[in-house]
Amino acid sequence: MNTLLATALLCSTTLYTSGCQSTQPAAKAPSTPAEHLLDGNFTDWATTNIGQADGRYIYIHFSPKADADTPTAIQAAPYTTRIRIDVDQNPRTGRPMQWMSLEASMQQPQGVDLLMELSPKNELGTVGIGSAVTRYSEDGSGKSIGHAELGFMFLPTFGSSQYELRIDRLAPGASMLQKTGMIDIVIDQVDENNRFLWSTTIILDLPKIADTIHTDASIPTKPTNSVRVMSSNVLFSSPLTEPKAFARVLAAIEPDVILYQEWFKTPVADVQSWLNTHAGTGWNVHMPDAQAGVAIATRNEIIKTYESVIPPSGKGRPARAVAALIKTNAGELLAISIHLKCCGSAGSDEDNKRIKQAQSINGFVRAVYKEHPNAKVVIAGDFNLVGSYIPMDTMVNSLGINGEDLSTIDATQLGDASTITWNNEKSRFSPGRLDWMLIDESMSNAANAFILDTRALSPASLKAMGLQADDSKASDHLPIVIDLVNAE
Ligand SMILES: [Ca+2]
Ligand SMILES: [Ca+2]
Repeated sequence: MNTLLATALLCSTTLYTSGCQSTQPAAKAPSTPAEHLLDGNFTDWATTNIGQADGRYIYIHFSPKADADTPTAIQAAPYTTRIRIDVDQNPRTGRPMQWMSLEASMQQPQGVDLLMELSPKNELGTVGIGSAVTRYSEDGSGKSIGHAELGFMFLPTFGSSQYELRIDRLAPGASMLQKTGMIDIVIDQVDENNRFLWSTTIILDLPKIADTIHTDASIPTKPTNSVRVMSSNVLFSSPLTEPKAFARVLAAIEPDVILYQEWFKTPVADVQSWLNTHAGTGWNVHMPDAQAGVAIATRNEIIKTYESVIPPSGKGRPARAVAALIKTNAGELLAISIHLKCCGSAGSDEDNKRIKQAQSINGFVRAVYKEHPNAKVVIAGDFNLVGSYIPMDTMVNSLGINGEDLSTIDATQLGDASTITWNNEKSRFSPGRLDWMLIDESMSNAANAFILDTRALSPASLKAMGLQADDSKASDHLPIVIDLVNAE
């Protein structure tokens, strides 16, 4: 039986799956991009449990069976989510795996040639965290490769009832996806005892492969009467060891105000001196505690500073939030740089800590905003949203000057249709959206909003901006930049 027919039969019964759907073949021409924005929003999808491919990427949108009112982030879940690709639609090549559930009366093994697992089982046989990617040879022997080898990423990073993922057909380890024609994809979730919880089947028609992995882009021009705000997590004071990469990025972006995280264990005088050495002169830095690593840097006039707006992050660990009121071409700016508690999962101690920190910051901003009702507010930094979305809901809650919630800024990467802000190629965690920027849209709008990852850009674009291809590897986080202007 050919696989298409098998799938059709499987999908004709309700026994097997909650989401068994195949998809329309994608357009053949590689010049027709699929036009999906990898942002963790799903308005770009007509339905769910569906995929699409273009000359560069494979995109999939899926909705696993919801496991709770507060869904679990799938890289820190008590079950494994698997994306199984049978590249040649041949059960005799790759690793044989059951098509759907063990209970299925018709068991069609799938010869899986590429396997991506989220919360994979560890060596002890219990469910772990992060991701694992395995490429199988024809004889079924497997080789572990990293997510970067496939350009594999998905959003959102927090627990959700739906996800969208992307695989880069031009990534270094993705050669088997450069073929044209049909591939079978099964996404399923299994618990620690290999009990099937959910699955869906997607068939995709891969169009001709594109011939370039880099795109042209340029940094937007700063409008008049705007203030350019950049948020940047510098990976444990890495500007000290990689000064040139950070200096090139600053020269290209030309921020007026920088909201920093992770200038860990560097005295404020050294941060200020680093900027004045590598990024022009006249920088002032507000950084009350070098242990906290959060700082605000600007060449504009700082009108007032605030500190310790949130409770300590743990025993002996200082609060990681700092605020300053700054005079800018767009009026007074109340800038807040934050770094919420790392790690954990939905409902974990870490997630509860993030929620408490967000409550404190919300209360602080509410009080300061009342003193400066004409100020524009920006809260930005490393939110570490790897558990629930509750910390964000708590943070934005009715903080606008007219009582509305603050708005999240959907900055996208220059030259790449994604909102990824964190990418550590060597980490077990696949790239994510950890960094966020919030504004009060009753007071201000973002005329431009972008994320910079030099790895995505063409040599000509990099040269025009004075950047080098690996500059973004100097930190695991990418800078987010907005040009803030008066609300219309
Ligand atoms: Ca999307
Ligand atoms: Ca196969």
